[in-house]
Amino acid sequence: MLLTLTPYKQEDRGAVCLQQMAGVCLLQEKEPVTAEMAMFIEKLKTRVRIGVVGGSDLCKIKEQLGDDVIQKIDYVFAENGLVAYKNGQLLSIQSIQAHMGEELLQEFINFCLNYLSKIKLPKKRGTFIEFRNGMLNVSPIGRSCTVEERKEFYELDQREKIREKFVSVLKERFKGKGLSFSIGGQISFDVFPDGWDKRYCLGIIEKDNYSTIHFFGDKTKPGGNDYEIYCDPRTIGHEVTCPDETEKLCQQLFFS
Ligand code: M1P
Repeated sequence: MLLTLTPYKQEDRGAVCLQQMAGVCLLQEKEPVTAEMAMFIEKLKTRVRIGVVGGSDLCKIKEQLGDDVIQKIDYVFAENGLVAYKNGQLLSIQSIQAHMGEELLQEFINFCLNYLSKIKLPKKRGTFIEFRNGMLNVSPIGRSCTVEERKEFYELDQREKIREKFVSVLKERFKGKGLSFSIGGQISFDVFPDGWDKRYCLGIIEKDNYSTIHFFGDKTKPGGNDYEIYCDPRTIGHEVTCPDETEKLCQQLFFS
């Protein structure tokens, strides 16, 4: 996700715009940022303040936007903002284990491992549950799959709804336990406490008193990981499908 804050003048904090980073709004899935998009980000910075908000952890955001992403971009919200950086400095960090407690956490992990052990897929690799600071990321094929295997799984999942079915079982089994689920990428889904979706970063920005927030995302339908922030009354939501569309809209909004 990309967050841009306009105008750039310190004394006049006018508008904020949020765009998706790890999906297709600034980047193609799991591909590094293109030279063209990098130039576009630099151009935007002359007009607006910029940030990114993604479901991925900082490591994956760096893989896509570069090792110096926290220096280059005003706000970086990894894990939906549960790990937040501003002006190159760590601002805040959340802990899922402290929030959920070990009992529920283990019950959840054990249930997932059991469910996963019963699914037969054309391919399975490693790292089926990734433990992050503010969320768990669950992947039926396993996060250590190759880019090619990732694409294959995604196509299979589009047809067979493997993740959707898994999430609906989890929703039923853990009803009332305060857990939210979102399917944002290609091979996995995120699990986090209620309210710790992408709206979480808006609470952090609130302190900086921006009057308008624009959000650009592609997973804006119910169940997608952009849905809540896209619909939030604190943002002006824009649904986009590719980096070019994001660029075009930003051109219209900030350069015409
Ligand atoms: O930002 C979207 C998602 O990107 C990754 O998903 P996947 O590996 O399934 O394509 C993950 O980092 C996920 O947490 C994140 O929400």
